[in-house]
Amino acid sequence: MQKWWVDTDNALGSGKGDIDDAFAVAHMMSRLDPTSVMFTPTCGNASLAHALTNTTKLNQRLFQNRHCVSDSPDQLRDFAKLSHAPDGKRIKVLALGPLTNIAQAWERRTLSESDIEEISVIGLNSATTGRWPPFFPMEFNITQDLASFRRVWESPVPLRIFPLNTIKSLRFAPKDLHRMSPQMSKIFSPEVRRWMRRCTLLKGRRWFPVWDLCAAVYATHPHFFTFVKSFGKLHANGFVKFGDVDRPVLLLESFDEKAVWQAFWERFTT
Ligand SMILES: [Ca+2]
Repeated sequence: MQKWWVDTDNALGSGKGDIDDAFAVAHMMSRLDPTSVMFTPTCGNASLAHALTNTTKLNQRLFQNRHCVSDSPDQLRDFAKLSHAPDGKRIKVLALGPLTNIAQAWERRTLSESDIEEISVIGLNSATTGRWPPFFPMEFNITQDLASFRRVWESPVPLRIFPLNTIKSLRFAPKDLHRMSPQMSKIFSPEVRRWMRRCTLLKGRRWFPVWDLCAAVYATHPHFFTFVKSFGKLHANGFVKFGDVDRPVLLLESFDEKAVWQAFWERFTT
């Protein structure tokens, strides 16, 4: 059985910050056996403390506390060790925020590079004329902790990149509020409405991209996604130019939006 380490800066419950992580976390919790996944908090869209509280609450209120949500390095170490047995499969990482925890796990020897089979990274842009992240192209997870991203980038661990220009087409629209089950709606609706108000104010539209959900559905339904083998070169300011040689990456080219949403709603609609 494949094991997943989900590292999240979940801001659903914080009163500020992007709430896309919560959709991804809920999807993973609804689809994976509790023995095959571990959730850790990271600082990004939410503080470390908030990311832990928000993810713990989601686990309690929607999943009867079935899953392991923890910031304990010892628990992560145990999870990684167990993941080698009995089928010898290493863990895959779903990095929903800045890559701080992965770099720290290697630095502190909680995990080694060889414990990890691949890392899904949400960020970067495969079609832009901009060279100045985080503003152009828009960027967050990479530049928020560039040192950690560089550590991961320079490692031999395979990287699966979900570039923002490709995944931005996965959108949550006001009509989707009515699709939520009552239980989900109780937890999500107030925060979804908060994020919609912000989108209206800043961008003049209510829908918002659910970036992280895209990578979460890849974990459970990989056949909806098409990747190409590419290369990327990391520049000093965090800009990655694809096509230039620095290291190989797997780059998301396209995905079936309708199928991705369907896979999500199967577990959460009335
Ligand atoms: Ca995130």
